[in-house]
Amino acid sequence: MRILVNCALPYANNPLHLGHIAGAYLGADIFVRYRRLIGDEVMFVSGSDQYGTPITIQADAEGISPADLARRFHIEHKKAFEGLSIKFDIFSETMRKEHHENVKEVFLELLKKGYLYEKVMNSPFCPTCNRFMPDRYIKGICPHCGYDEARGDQCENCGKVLDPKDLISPRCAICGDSPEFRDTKHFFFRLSSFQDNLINWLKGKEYWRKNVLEFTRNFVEAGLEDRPITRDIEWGVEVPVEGYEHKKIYVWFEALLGYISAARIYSSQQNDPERWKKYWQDGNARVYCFIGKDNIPFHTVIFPAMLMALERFNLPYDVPANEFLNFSGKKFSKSKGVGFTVSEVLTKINGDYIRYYLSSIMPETGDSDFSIEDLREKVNSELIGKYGNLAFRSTSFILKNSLVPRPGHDDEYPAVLDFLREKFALYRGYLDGIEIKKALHEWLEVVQFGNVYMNRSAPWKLIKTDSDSCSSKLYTVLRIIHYATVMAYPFIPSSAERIWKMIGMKTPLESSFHTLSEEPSYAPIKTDPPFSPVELSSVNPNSLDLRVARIVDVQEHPNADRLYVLKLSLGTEERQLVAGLRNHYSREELIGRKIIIVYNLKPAKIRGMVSNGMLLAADNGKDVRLLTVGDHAKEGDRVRIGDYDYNNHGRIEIRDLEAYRLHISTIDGKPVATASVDDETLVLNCRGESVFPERNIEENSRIR
Ligand code: B3M
Ligand code: ZN
Repeated sequence: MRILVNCALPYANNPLHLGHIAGAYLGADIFVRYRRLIGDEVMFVSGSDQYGTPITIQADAEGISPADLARRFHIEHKKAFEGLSIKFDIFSETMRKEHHENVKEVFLELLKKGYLYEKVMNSPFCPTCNRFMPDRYIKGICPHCGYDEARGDQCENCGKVLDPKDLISPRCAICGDSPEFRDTKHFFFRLSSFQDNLINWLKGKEYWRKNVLEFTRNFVEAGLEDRPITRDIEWGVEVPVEGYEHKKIYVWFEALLGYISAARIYSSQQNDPERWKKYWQDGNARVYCFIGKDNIPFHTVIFPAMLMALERFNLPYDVPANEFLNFSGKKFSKSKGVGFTVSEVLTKINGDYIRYYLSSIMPETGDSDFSIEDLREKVNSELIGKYGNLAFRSTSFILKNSLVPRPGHDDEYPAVLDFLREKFALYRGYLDGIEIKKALHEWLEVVQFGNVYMNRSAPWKLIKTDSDSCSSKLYTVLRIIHYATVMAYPFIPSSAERIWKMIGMKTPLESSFHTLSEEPSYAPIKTDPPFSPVELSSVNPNSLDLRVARIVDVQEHPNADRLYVLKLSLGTEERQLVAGLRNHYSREELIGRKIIIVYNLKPAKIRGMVSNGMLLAADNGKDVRLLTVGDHAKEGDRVRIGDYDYNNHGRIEIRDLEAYRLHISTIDGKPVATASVDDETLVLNCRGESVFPERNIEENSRIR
């Protein structure tokens, strides 16, 4: 079969988190490896989503161009995927000129066919920021569920797609001002005219995941409205029509076409420029889109409608959207900074271990929870304790006793083979239906069975009485490992390779399915134990770069009566920071004071003034007390949380701080600054001494 696997294009404005990996990418990679294993012809496509306001806002804050930012994260994303052995045929970029050409071609074709039309819109314009506000930067109360942080494009809480005008009490997410609505002309896509076609198409989709199908049906049946597909922004793909020089194509409209652009680019790179058509336009091929659940309507409604309008394209065969991965009960999210980024975890834990654990808790039918303890437990006991250990002890025994494993003297062998075939058939059924967790469970049963079989056969006894029978029992064990290794390959490719070599297999593992029924002669080779265990607390959770700074200048903020603009010295550099201290400290009280700042906070503009970092102060709702340190701490010094140094996480956002629950605790009768990390209370410290509030404030006061 010919299969095209598309995987959501991650925005190039933030590092990838494990939540994303569990949400879309790992499942896709496992599926692709499996389909290739059984002999299918697969193209595997993704890339960076480099346009849209998230990119420009972040670039503005860092003072660099959107293109530079998008390039930087593209390179980071690539590295993260490599570290996890997620191997796309192409990981493209929407900044590529081929993509621009493809998008403009599609735009003009849809225009010619009458699926696009112009209309004047009344759009939110922020008078303070002096620009039209992108939908997602308007916040307000969701009219459907009442969630008060709903974005103008979609409510994160109930998942409904929104228009900024739907929001109750809208506000600008950048400056908090309430927007005006002004007229502006845009192109609209006639989504409404696809309602019947979509309803019919969905009738054949009973095999989709229940959550995806139900969500989509409700979405379509609620009635589809035409959608604007151009925007008043500078950063994006040009609109190929006169008069639209200052507008761009809406990022979602263009990013979805990115799947097609990437397949085209890859085909050209392979010197087979028409090859993509075999996937996108040959009715026998299947197109899959692996995505997270927040992207469902774009992939099951808007994209299919666009493809219907283009007429000659295959529609998605399946859109296996996962639910969310939680981290200590909160949604793993790169924008909220909850959980670990891929690069953080990869410095501590082998990529296959992460793959294994995430597969075992993949949020396929409901949200699931990630925990380092659980990871360690599962990897150590299952992957290492059962699989690695079985391979190691059986091959070592064979080598030590110079045995040649041979079939023929084990009565149970046929029954074992039946068991293996049956397990393999179940495993295939699950993977065909993209049920990753269940497939992995079948693998685990095979491995467990292998251990039981080895113990029951007790070759260490048998060798003394019947060496033929001993060699055959070990042959059966190797046969079990052989099956287990083929089954393990999609999940933990490098580890499976290692075991494959250990049992002496010479053929390539990734295409070993068709030789599974043949009986090879196994010639184990001598190796060290294949895996090393995961150590406790192998992940450093401290993503806060806290530093000591001295206030060198204090000015009143020109546009806000509660704010000061501070100049700070950090030894080798100076920084400007905006702080709401005017009701609590006079200028004189501040100048010269040593404070603690969050150094790696994303810079932001606060009422028009750049604030680079944030100072820490305890707050009981009434009084505010700056945190400080003893005399020997110098400007620029790093502050640790317990024994954790800063883990080089990179930039964070204000809300990321919440995860640390910073607060005042009393230790030895004195108030000190503490954080709660993994249910432990850890003291903030610098040069061996605790960080403390400059004047007393009661226990449990929050630090912010
Ligand atoms: N970039 C959203 C995300 O990264 C969006 C997906 C586009 S897929 C065409 O989650
Ligand atoms: Zn604004």
